[in-house]
Amino acid sequence: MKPLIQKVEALDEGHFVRVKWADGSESHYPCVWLRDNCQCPHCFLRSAGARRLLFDDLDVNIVVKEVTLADRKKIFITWPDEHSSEYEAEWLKKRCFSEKARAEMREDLFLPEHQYWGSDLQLPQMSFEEVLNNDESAYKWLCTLKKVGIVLLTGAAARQGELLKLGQRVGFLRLTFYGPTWQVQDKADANNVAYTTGKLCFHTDYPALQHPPGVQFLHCIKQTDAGGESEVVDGFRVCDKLREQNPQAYQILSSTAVDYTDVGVDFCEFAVQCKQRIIDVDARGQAVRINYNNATRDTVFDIPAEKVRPFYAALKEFNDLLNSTEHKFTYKLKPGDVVTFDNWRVLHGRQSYQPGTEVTRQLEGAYADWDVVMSRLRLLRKRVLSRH
Ligand code: OGA
Ligand code: NM2
Ligand code: ZN
Ligand code: ZN
Repeated sequence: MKPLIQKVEALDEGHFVRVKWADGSESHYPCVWLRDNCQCPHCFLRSAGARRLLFDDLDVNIVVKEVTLADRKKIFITWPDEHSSEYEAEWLKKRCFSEKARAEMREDLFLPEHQYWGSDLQLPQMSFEEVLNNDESAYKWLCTLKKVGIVLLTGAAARQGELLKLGQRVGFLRLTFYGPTWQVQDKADANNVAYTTGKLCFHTDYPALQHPPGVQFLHCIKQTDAGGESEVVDGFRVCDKLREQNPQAYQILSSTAVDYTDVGVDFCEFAVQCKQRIIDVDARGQAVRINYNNATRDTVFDIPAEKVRPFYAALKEFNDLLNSTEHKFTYKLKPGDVVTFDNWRVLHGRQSYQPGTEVTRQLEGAYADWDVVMSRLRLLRKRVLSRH
């Protein structure tokens, strides 16, 4: 149902416009914002969906000269310099500044809701082929990936190249120094601990990069009989728990800049260095990204000596919580499985397995950025919803 306007008037000496809606509710729009967002072809480039108006040319103290209502569906504003603007009711309603309207828009744009899990996780599973071929399945895949943080896709072929298809499905993969996709298997003179048969403790991939990959895909091509099990844990849930149980440890991990390093050669030569807080938080102190790989944490540690032991104590608290049976979920990938997960939220690990003369276990891995994945999610939603 399209919103209708009952009445419109200027308030506060022309600094605000009040819109009274047909349902009796009201919205207040600051005039500087209205002028800034004039939709006329002079001020807005329709083809790009972008503002043409230069900030230099915006009077931040502007007031309306006149505001009128047309047909209950549109308002017209004349500005002091005689420039005129028109705004559709529906357009205005979506951009209402009330707490509730903004929360709805935020929800719509970013899907910020998280569903926490622990050892009781019901690992969401979908068909790899369906996700590739059916828009509704792909939409569901990405919504679940955002909300739960992990989805297992089953039924891919047990050979290299399947992740390129998944990359095409979202848009494109994230290239790193390990190549467009990479083979997790035991390698001589391994350039990364992942390329050995050793156990990998809970980690997020690539905190050595300033912008670590948001999403990770691991495709099982070959699985060993004994060992090689996978483990995952909901990092955001564990962070909440740590904050509650040990605020001091949380404070240390969310404020200490840890040095990460990755030096070697793979796709090309690299010498990567980065400082990351292990728990990145938003303005309210909520975890928004975990940056933790014990293997690439640098020997260089750029903090005062007296802060070192308290840091280790805090990290131990976090590590213990990650590993508690209440929090971690264990499973074993089978050839043809592709696990897709939020690398900013979910920490993953694997059990060790026996080395052999030939490769007994092989995963192909790849990364994607959340910007790309969320973009695809929004496009799929538009397509799927417009069909119903
Ligand atoms: C990795 C990794 C998991 C596995 O390569 O970073 O976490 O099961 N691999 O081998
Ligand atoms: N690999 C799997 O942070 C890391 O080094 C994670 C990355 C080698 C691409 C491993
Ligand atoms: Zn204009
Ligand atoms: Zn990893």
